[in-house]
Order: sequence, then C-alpha cells, then structure tokens
Amino acid sequence: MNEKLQTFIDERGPIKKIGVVGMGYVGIPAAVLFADAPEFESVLGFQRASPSSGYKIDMLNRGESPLKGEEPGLPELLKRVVDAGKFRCTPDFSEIAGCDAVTLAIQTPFADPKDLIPDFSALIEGLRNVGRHITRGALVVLESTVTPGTTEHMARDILEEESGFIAGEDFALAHAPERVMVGRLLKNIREHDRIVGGIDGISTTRATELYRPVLTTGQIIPMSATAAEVTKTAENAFRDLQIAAVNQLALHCEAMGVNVYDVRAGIDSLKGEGITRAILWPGAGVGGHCLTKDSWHLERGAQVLGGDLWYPHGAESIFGVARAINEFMPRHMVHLTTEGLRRAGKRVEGATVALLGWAFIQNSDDTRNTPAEPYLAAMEEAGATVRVHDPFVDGYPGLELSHDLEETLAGADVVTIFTAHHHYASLDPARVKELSGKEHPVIVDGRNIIDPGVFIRAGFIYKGIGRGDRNSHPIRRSP
Ligand code: SAJ
Repeated sequence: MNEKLQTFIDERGPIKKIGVVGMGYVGIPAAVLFADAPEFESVLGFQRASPSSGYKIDMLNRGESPLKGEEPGLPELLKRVVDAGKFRCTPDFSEIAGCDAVTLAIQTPFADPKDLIPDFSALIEGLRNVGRHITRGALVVLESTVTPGTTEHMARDILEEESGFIAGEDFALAHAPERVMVGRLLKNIREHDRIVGGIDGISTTRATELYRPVLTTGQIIPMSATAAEVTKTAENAFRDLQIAAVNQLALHCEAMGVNVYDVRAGIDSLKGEGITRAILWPGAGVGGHCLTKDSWHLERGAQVLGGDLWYPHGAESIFGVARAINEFMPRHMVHLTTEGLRRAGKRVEGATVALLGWAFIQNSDDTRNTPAEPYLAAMEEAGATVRVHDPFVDGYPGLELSHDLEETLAGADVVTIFTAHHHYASLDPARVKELSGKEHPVIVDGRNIIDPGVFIRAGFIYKGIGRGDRNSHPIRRSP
C-alpha cells in the first residue's frame, strides 16, 4: 500500500466535489445521480464548447436534457439537481483542480476494426484536459469501454505526463466501466453491479467510495483495472455472440421452412437446475456504440497484452466470426426485400422503399452504427428510392428523415421494418396498402413486430427474419 497516496487522500477527506467529463448517454445520467447523492456537495459536467455538441452546456444549465428518446426519471432529476445548485455544466476544464474525483465517459470507437486500430483521439484529449488540472490526492476513473491495458498504460502515461504526478502515489486511477442501455440509463446505473478496478488497492477503495452512494440494488465488484476492462469488453462480446448464434439459427430456420420464434420459445423453455439457455432475439442487425466494437477492443487487448498469439484470434476468433454474422444481417434484409419484390414481379431498380426505423434500438433516438444504414446504401446502389421514417430521430447527416409515417408509406412498393419502435406494432395493413396503392405491396419485418397473417390476408407479400414458416406463403389475390 502506497502510504504517500493514502496521506494525500486523507488530507482531502471524503469525496465531495466530482467532475464528469463527457456529457452524453453515459456522462449525463452519471453526473445527475452523483449530484443527487447527499454524500456529495457538487458535480461539474465538463463539455467542450464544440460546434457539434457545445449546445448541450446551456441546455443542461437550464435543467434540460439534450438526450431525446424516452429516459424515465432523467428530465425530472436533472431539473431538480440544477435547481438545487448541485450540478452545473462548464467548458472550463481548469475547474477540474477543485474536484476530488473525475470520471471520463467519452466515446471510444474503432478507426479500423480489420487492423484492430481504435480511435482514442477524443479520450486522449479528455485525459490531457484532466491531467493538466488534477491536484494531489484526486481520483481519476475511466468509465469508457477501452482495450484491456489502456488504464494501466496509455491513460496512466498521459495523466502522469500532463500532471507531472505519479499514478498510485500522487493520484488514484481506476476503471469502472459503464453498463447502461438507452431507455433505462438511471435504472441501469442504480441497479447493475458496478465493476470497480483500481491500478492498486487504494484506488479501488477510493473508487468504491465514489460509486457506492449511487447504487440502490447494485453491488460493488472490486478487481484489477485490467480485469475490469476485460470484464466489460467480454460481456459485450458475449452478448454479440449470443445474438449472432440466434441470427445464424434464424437463417437456418428460413432455409428449413420453420419459424425461429417457435424454436426460440422451445429452447428458452429448458430452465431450472441451474440450466439457463440464454437465447436472445434474431433481427435486422446489431447497432449501437458498444456491441459493434467491444469485441475488437477485447481482441486488441489479447494481442497487445498477449504478444504473439498461437490460437484463433482477431477476425478468426469466435467473437470475430460473431461480428461477421451480425454485420451480415442488413445484407440479408436486402436479400429478403429483393426476393419479396421478385414475387411481386418487380426488381429493386425503380422500386420505392419505405424504411421504418433509423435508430439502432427501439423507442430511442440513438442512431450510432445503425444497421439500417448499410441496407439503405445497398438498396440505393441497386436503384431503389428509399424514404426513411423514425418517430424519435430528428436528423441524420446526409439523410432525409421523416416523422410523417403516412407520407413515408405513400406509393411504397416495399415497407421494411428495421427498428422495433412501438409505433410500428400497430401498423394497419388496410391503411398501409391504401397508401402504397399497390395490389401486392411487400413487407419485410426485421424485428418480428407485425403479425404476418393479417398482412398476408390483406394481399401483402411478407418476408421476415427467421420466418421460414411464412416467407413462401401463397399470395392472396384480392377478391
Ligand atoms: N439486438 C438484437 N437481438 C437481441 C438484443 C439486441 O438483435 O436479442 C440488437 C439491438 O437491436 C441493437 C443491438 O443489438 O441494434 C444492441 O442492443 P443492446 O440491447 O445490446 O443495447 P446496447 O448496445 O445499448 O447495450 C449493451 C448492453 N450490454 C450487455 O447487455 C452485455 C448494455 O448493458 C451495455 O451497457 C451497453 O451495451 C454498453 O454501453 O456497453
């Protein structure tokens, strides 16, 4: 145990002032929960005054959440902690000097998955801003998902270089990965167990002091910083693998003429005696900022920390193959659309497609790595006109996006469902057919959100992921 660090921490006393760097889907809920905890005096949210996201600073200081989509409890809690003067957002990083603890919740995308090269530019800038201003005895925590080894190496080096301090002697350093999902941000932070990995025991203890007050049912799970990084990247790689497994099964079910959802219910019924068959849901693809890259962080960690690997790794590892299967699903949606049009005696070229759902996940405005994008690109390349509807997403670079469902459906040869927004579960086949003006409009369901029977009876040509039981249905000629 490094007495020197412990002395600095004791001199600072309990954590009272907190800084959160990065006002996004992770940073904002974390900051307001810290601010709502009676243990802490004040929280500063640090946000660069950049053209793309500087607008968040004033919004947050007015107590308004820049996150769209449905986030239960967040708007009210944000208003309350701002009105109480416990939370403020600022672009002035020099105020980090007054913080006992600073967390970083910054995006860590991959520049090139093929060569396993992450783009840490935003994280590095954040670490430099923090390093320049931290004071002795402070705690720095990486919440971003990173390649295993990043906290102990890159982050430590940058913070030491900028501060002139030594990690583990002058300041504490830990990794406590976020585990949130859009649509339940506050709930996830409060209820999920929190992995806390310090570079040493003192750092783990100090980070535990930071997170315990915001947990309701969640427990602290202490481990080393690198083990925490592996835990986070692996839990997402495992989820991606589970999704790939059921997507592969869905493709087989289509080929065998059976309904994957019957099979799924059957497999899911094998429970008890410690047996769980965690089978997830097939679909049109895997999007978001997490599953699309965290397997590559894990693979890169194994290579960077493991040196010359003698076993299947990277794209050949089971996680790499899972990525390939999940990335294939939007292409399969193109295949189903093409087949549907062929049954209607049409080609993709010249067809009009109504694409429903641009967000990567239901009932959210989050469009990061949406699987709808490669589908749109492939359909346009094949000569189709694609109109996109999403009730939650206001805009997307280079894309015309509509909130008007009827306008999007008008004249459509094909209706393709990419996101399971609740709005689409109540699509009325008669109205959709009327708007399309086609005798046999095609409907392609990428999320099993509509009932194939009612659409087929209305004269639609139906295609669905994993619906081998329906995808070659007889076409109902209207009376
Ligand atoms: N998806 C499927 N089938 C499923 C589940 C999801 O096709 O059965 C698709 C979704 O449509 C979406 C994508 O996968 O396009 C990701 O969905 P998600 O539900 O995994 O949502 P994320 O990526 O926001 O959340 C994941 C979660 N990780 C795990 O559950 C292990 C969440 O707990 C993490 O906090 C989050 O990644 C993150 O930030 O890392």
